Amino acid sequence: MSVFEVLMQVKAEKGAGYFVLLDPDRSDDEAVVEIATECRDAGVDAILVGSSMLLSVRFEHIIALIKRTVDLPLIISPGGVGQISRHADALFFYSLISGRNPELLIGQQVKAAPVLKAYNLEAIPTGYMLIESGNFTSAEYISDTRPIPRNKSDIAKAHALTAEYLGMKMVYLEAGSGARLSVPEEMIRGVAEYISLPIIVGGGIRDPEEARKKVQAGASFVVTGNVMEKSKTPGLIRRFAEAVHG
Ligand code: 1GP
Repeated sequence: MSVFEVLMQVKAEKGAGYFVLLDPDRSDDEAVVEIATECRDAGVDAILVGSSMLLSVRFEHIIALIKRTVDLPLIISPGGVGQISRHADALFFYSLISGRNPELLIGQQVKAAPVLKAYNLEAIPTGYMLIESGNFTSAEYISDTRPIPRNKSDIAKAHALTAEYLGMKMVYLEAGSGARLSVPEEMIRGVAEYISLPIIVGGGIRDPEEARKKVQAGASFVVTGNVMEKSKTPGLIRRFAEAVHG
């Protein structure tokens, strides 16, 4: 079964899936092993690894470490062509469709595609949409694109439908890591009612209740990153997983 098929099975059986994102720059080995183990025990559906800008050279090492530690789907959430590893199970093959930067719409993808094929790494074509989040995020700065205004659901819907008509398999509504405000439920609901692709929602989600609201609005998958690295609250990952799975 492909990773995409596994994700669709999660959605069908649990209603929605929960992903934890690990940023190689922000986690030392001990923390990675601890979080990955907790993810497995808490019922997380996949671990994502990636960053909008990678400062360290630990990417490959972290992927291999997670793979050795747990048997969960390991999906790369790449910020660029430098973030590919043959040890991962799949890679979200993003195109930053909310922006008009050709390098992130098609340039990086053309450089990455032959590498993915050589590694036999599953690519999951995903329309990546940055949504205004109340602060200037790394994703905005590094991508040199402007996010979709958070009160303009119609613009988000048009972009998401374009992803569907272009043949992508998922869309990602992304407020950006550490966003002050997460993607509004009204926008998620509008997009979910308008398209038939599964929707990933992430960025700035800080508590399980907020994650649940994203699912109730129509998110098929919820991503958290920062909150795991910053909060050492015992059982937090499990509470997120339970909230997403309902
Ligand atoms: C970023 O959506 C993810 O790509 C996670 O964001 O770190 O704010 O949870 P946070």
